[in-house]
Amino acid sequence: MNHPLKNTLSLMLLSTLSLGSAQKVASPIPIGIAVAQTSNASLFGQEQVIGARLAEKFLNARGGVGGTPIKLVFQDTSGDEAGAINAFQNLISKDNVVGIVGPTLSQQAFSADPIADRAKVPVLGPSNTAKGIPQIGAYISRVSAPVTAIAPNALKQALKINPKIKKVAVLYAQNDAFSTSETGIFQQTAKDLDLNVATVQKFQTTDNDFTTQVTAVLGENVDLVIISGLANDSGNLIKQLRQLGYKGLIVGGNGLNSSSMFPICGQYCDGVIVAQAYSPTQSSAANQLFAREYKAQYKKDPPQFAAQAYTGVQVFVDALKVLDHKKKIADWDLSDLRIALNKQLLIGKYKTPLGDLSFDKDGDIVQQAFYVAQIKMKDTKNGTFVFLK
Ligand code: VAL
Repeated sequence: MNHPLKNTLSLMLLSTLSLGSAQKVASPIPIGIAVAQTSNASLFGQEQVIGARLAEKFLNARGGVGGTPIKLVFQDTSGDEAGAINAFQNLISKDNVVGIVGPTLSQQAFSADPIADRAKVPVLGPSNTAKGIPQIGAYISRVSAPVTAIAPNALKQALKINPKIKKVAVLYAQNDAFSTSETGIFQQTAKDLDLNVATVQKFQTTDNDFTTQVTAVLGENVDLVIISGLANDSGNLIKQLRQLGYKGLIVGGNGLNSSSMFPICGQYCDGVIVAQAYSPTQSSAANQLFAREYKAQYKKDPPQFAAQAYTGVQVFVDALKVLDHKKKIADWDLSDLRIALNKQLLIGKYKTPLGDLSFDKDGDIVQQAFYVAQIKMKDTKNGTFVFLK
């Protein structure tokens, strides 16, 4: 049937559709922050909120994007997949952000990132270190160096401290994507270094009692224990290992890279070796500024999760500045800008608190330097990461 009304109707439909997509970019420019502000993962997320806020304040004080300020829009992801998906959907469809820094956990990224990827909204993972994150899609990149780049450094440092290490025990959270990814690298590196992996023990990130695993480890008489988990579980595991008599070295993974877990293992955190993607002493001008501002406000050195979240916001702003030179951001169509922003951020070079960085073709961070620190506890709650040479 070729009724004239049919053409009118389809024209109306077409114009509604194109009106829908002709959304302009809001001013101030909204950037989404989807991190774990609640749940156990908030031990990392709270540091990320601080880092992102510092970036917002600092970058806006220096003119934002060609005179237009940015505005961070926070959506709490909590610690699970559903929370991350919900936060991403809100940021994409309700808050109309230009891009998203988040989520906190790799476990969440594997569920939420595909949603942003399909909507063509650029995502910068601020702390997702599992293998395969940037490969989720063309719109997914990260400023958090992967387990492959970080984890081996901690083992090499443990051998430097005690060259006699031969027998090791490995423990990991089997319900967490990052932990299973990281333990794979730890186990491979241990073999490459000619260490004997005497036992591999599994646990859950929700576990509180590790008696079974600790008993198995103690039975093997190992010189080194290697743990991949999140903060709460790993902190309790370390505490129980020490309470039940383990005396050797402990290497913790990225989930132990937060002073928020000091109150969990208390004095037993002392001596744990953790590799780092950030050092407060990193000599770049960008880091000196960031570290100074952080210290002035929080009276301690900035942690890795804060530095990475700051970097995520900065990368978006630096890339937006380049696009703003071509056409003022307020004049862009939102969907066009999101696509252009993703392209631009991947080809840029950035001077950040993590040092000079860029991205590879997949969107994985190309970063110059990594570090290893050892926890030094002052009392049962407070301590520091002491950077090792
Ligand atoms: N890096 C981990 C992850 O990718 C945690 C510690 C944030 O899930």
